[in-house]
Amino acid sequence: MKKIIILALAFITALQLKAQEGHQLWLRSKESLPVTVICTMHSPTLTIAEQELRNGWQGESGATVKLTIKKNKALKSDGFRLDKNMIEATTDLGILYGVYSLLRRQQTGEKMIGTISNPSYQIRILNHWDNLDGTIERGYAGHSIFWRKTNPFVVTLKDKALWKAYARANASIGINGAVLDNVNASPKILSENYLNRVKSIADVLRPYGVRVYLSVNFASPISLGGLKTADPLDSSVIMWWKNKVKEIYSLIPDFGGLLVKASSEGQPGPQQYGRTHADGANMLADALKPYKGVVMWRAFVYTANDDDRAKQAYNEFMPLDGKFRDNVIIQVKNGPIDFQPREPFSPLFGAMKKTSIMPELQITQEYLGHAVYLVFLSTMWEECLKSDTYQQGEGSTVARCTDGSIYPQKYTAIAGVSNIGLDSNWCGHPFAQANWYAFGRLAWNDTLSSSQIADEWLKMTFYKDASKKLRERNYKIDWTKNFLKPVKQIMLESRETAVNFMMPLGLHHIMSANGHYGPGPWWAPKGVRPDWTPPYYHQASSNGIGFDRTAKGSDAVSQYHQPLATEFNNLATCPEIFLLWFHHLPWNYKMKNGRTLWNALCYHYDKGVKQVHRFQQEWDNLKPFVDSAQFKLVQLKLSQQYDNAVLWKDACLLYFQQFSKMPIPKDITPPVHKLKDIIANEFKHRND
Ligand code: BDP
Repeated sequence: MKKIIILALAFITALQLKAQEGHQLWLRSKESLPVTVICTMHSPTLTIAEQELRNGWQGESGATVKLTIKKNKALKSDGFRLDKNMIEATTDLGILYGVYSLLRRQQTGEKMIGTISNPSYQIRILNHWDNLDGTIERGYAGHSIFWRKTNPFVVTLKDKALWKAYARANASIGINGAVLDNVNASPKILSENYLNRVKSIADVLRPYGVRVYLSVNFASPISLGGLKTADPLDSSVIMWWKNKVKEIYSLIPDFGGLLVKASSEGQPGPQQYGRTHADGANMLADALKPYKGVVMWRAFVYTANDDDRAKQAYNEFMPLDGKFRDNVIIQVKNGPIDFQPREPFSPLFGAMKKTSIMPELQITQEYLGHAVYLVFLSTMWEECLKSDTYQQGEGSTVARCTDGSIYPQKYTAIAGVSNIGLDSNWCGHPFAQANWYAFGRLAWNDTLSSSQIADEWLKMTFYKDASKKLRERNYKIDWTKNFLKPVKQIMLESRETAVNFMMPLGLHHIMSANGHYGPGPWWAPKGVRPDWTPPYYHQASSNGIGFDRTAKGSDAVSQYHQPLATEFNNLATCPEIFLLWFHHLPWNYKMKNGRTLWNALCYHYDKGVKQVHRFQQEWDNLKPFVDSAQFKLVQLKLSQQYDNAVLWKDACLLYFQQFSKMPIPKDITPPVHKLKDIIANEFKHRND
């Protein structure tokens, strides 16, 4: 078995090396046509804009395009206006964004003339969970592009070229910030050597408008500064951070700010000193204020107490509403638990009315099949951003509560936990690149549909492959009908498919161990915190399954604004997608379509497996349209996904059947594994 895995891995690596095409992401080089670019101003950013336009122009041959920077009330900062052969913006970066948008439109056929485009969020930022030794927490695409173990402080030309390609990709989709190190931060990041490397990175990223930020360890004044305390109200601690921030800005004048995971999962924080999150965040905010820097303070906090984990962030942060400085932004994960395949939105969105709040999304597929599954996350994020919180009446969506449309936040921001590594295709899975792309596009425009994003990405990424091949082989095939349509459909269905075969009907956190890949509803070793084990979340017994968060249970429902609190609380109105998130129900509970809950679970798991099987068949037909190495890589990954989907289905149905004692319906494929074998071999399918 081990041998097979090693061979399979070697095979994948070989394929990935061959798939050089993937390195160009959605920016594959184009056969450009001649164009004259007129721009009377000069800056490194404008030089890039001019070059990009010349290298990628696919409009009228010999056209003259004018780039104009001038005041325009309709444009927010870095927004732009496109007109016939004209790009107008109020900043250099706005011009660069306008150029990328124009080139994209030339490729996708989207409307151009008279377009005004403004960003939804001011700060559109990637959070890299990169450790200073080069490993990446929850990274599935190789080591860090920023840090490495050997010769950590030497900056090579290769490093710079890679950082430049990274910055360009980000700028092309409007991403303007990057946190370079893990939220579980090492104090060493603030030492002189590392700060010098951060400066080198910032210098490369700057012309593309990508500002750097750092995650910091709250106890740095002790471990790095030699102080006796990290108490945020202690004057020596305050002075230490002031000096440190001054040092950072002397190296990087446009440094963006700090990201902090404090008093969470063992990380140090202000509570150790009897202080609040506001005390901690404000102390750092004061140090950053003179330089216009921000603090992004994470709300991902929970302790091993008796209270429902889903309620804890809300309980801890709501009393602090209005107590934060205006350059503090509270960073809130999309759901109340932890990036699960499906969660309702976090009740903190819209509820904190006097505090800037930013959504944190996870681009890396920690809980969604790592770099193995094809899962287009855009639909999941769209679901969250478009969820109505009702906090200020109907239409108070998560997007509108965080992008400044409803609350006058001084700063608006959105973060995505990056899926980028040293793999030649950056993200491990060719389709994982679409998630990086989708994050940038949604951060720029939080009203975009996933269908449009998938459409754009496919046209940008695959069209050249196909058209060349089709020309060579003289195929009379319609690319849109035979490639774009079916692949887009796969992408749009892919997240629901994963939910079906992993955690349908509101189930959550039932994966195995710490690798967060395969199934593990039974996983609860002695000594592990209950809220880190699946039985805490599914609560399966002979009485039924699901976490009771109704008024009779943990009452998490009451953290939602009406009418949601009532809607989630009542079985008749609770959406079935969240059924077992909010309710504990007997196995024979009758679903809306008349099926028992047990049968409904069985059909969901079976449906998920069948969907993956269909994806495989459809992909097999697409060979003529895709670069051969990419084609094979996706094919291989889909087959691994299929095997894992079967495992999920068998594991969950056989495990839960011990409690339901009900038969698996005859018209679904019976399990091919035995539960005891799956449990005994659990370590093999963890992928960690
Ligand atoms: C969890 C991850 C863990 C992160 C944590 C966080 O398993 O690796 O450190 O989130 O967001 O999902 O801080």
